[in-house]
Amino acid sequence: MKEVLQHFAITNEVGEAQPLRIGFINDSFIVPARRVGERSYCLQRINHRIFKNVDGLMRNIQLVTNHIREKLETAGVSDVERKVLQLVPTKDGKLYYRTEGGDYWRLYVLVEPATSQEKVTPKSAELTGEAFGRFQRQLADLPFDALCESIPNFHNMEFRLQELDEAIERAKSLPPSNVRKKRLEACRDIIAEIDKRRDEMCLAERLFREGKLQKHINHCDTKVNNVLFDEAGRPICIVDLDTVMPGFVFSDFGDFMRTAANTGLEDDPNLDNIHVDLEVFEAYARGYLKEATFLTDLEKELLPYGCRLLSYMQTVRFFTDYLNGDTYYKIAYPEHNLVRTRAQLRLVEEQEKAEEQMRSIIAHL
Ligand code: GN1
Ligand code: MG
Repeated sequence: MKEVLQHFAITNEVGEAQPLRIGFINDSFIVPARRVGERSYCLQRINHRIFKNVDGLMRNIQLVTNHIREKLETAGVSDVERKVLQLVPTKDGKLYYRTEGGDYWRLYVLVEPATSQEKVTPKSAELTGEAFGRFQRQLADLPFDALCESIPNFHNMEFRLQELDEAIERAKSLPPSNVRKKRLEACRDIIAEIDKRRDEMCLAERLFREGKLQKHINHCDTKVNNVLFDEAGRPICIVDLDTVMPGFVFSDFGDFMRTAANTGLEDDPNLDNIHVDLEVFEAYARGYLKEATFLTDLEKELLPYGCRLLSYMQTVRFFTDYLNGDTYYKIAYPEHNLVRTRAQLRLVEEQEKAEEQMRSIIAHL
């Protein structure tokens, strides 16, 4: 780790890197300052099996963080260093360092003091809605194609279903003793539930092709734990910018609701815990709509749909990974991806039941 760090343009003395167990994709480490009051850092190994275009991804992050920083500075906002992530370049001016073994490393200034949460309250949800609404608005003047898709087709539902179909075909062709084949056989009920909703869930792609829906720059992983909160419990900074890319606005709205407006956990083994938390839904929507002033009527109308869509997409993604033999998401136990799949599918069903209520809340706001 020391070897890696010495390639970055750090000016203060730092201590040993310590692993930070967060996220399913990259490996993160805290690099603490030696002296109080100096900068600490967050060092990350980018998972280049998943993010194949590291150059494009890092350019996206630089573009977005610079754009937001400029806006904050122009507006005379205080404490800008904690409000937007800041990359530390390498000594030769690059955005990442590539080791001889082919690993990619990048370094951020650590945002501190700050905490992250797995659950929000209605109060913190409203403030977080404002934060993500502002994030989208700050980026709304960038042409959507100024950024690349750091993972091609990342939130494209048609593509995700195609990946699932391929996983099913591959599992089918395996011998009966193969664990993936057994998984497939045991999960016919899940496939039927997914199939029932295919058409409906590909609506956004159809509307886009028909020229009725546009793309904006989105965060594309608006989970609660990708927001840092300050000492007073206010969101200060949005992190995990790897997936910032063009997409539909309700990707971000829906992904937040998927994780926060759920009374259960993303991987709750007890499906009875899972319901839509309408109080959190309303609070987040209120904050979001206050800031997201650029939305069209159609985009507003589709917000409740976006919630279902993102839970459905996550169901498909977890299930695909399960059938592929758990190659994408880090798992904590063998059937983890199946438990995640069932929990997300239950959330879809709960969101379907709550659709009318969600619509009337949005209309009211
Ligand atoms: C992944 O690593 P993490 O937790 O930030 C995933 C998201 C999923 C999420 C599911 C690049 O995010 O898309 O929604 O897990 N990120 C990537 O919790 O695939
Ligand atoms: Mg994350």
